[in-house]
Amino acid sequence: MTTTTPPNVLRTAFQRSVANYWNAERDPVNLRLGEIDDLYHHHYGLGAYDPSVLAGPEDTRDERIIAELHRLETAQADVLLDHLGAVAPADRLLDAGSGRGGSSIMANRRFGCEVDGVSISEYQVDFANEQARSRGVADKVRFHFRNMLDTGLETASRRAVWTNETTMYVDLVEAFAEFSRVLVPGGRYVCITGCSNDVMGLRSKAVSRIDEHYTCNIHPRSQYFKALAANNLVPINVVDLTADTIPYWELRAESSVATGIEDPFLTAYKEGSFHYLLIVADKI
Ligand code: GPP
Ligand code: MG
Repeated sequence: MTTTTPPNVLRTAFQRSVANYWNAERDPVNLRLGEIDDLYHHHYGLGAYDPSVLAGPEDTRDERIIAELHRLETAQADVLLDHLGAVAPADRLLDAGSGRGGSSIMANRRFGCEVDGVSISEYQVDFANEQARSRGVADKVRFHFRNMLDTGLETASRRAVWTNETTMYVDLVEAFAEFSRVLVPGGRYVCITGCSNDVMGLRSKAVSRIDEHYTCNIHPRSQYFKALAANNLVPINVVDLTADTIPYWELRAESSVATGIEDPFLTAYKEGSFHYLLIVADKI
């Protein structure tokens, strides 16, 4: 990879507080799920859960729920990858806000291509690189301590870029400018995000509680499309995944690894103040 090393990865007090959060994060809701098959996700799940996980023997109920939550989170990453379009082994991808690396590892496994992930958490970068090493794919999947607003990647070097629940940490116009810069013409950007519903006016209490919990800034739905249009990214597909993610939150609320943020998510989704959205756009 030809890159220049950006001098300041953490540029603002906000970015430093986000990095501190993720450098310190060791939550069982993420680690216990990841330990199941060494795919560590930092996003939520999609699809119906198997109701038998709640009905079986009491002493193994929690284990079954945790395995099922993990299956739904992996299914979510598969939905994201399904929308990347045709990716060849010679292509290169960018995972913007790569967390502990789960989505990047899955992309390499599916397409055989190179993936670069960037994160402003040095802990996450080290963790994810260790995952790539232990899986023997470190030559193709690399994680960097970089800011997604300034990745240092070559211009027009990426067939696709994705953000899996990370855009609530950045200014959308700045982020999409950088994604547009690194994409090849005709390259694809896929975003899964939680966004507030402009139709309901300003943010609801439940959405504010989610922001507070993660130190993030959830954007209104309208801002995504304005920022895409401003950066030569043309939507080809928009899917409201809200109904498909609610079962994940209902199951998570039943588990020992619930964190307390389950109720705000369920309230926000059900009152209509918040959507779980997939956006696919092509670079022109
Ligand atoms: C974290 O996933 C995801 C975010 C911080 C982004 C917020 C997402 C929205 C859709 C608003 P995680 O797996 O680290 O969270 P948790 O620890 O709660 O499982
Ligand atoms: Mg999680």
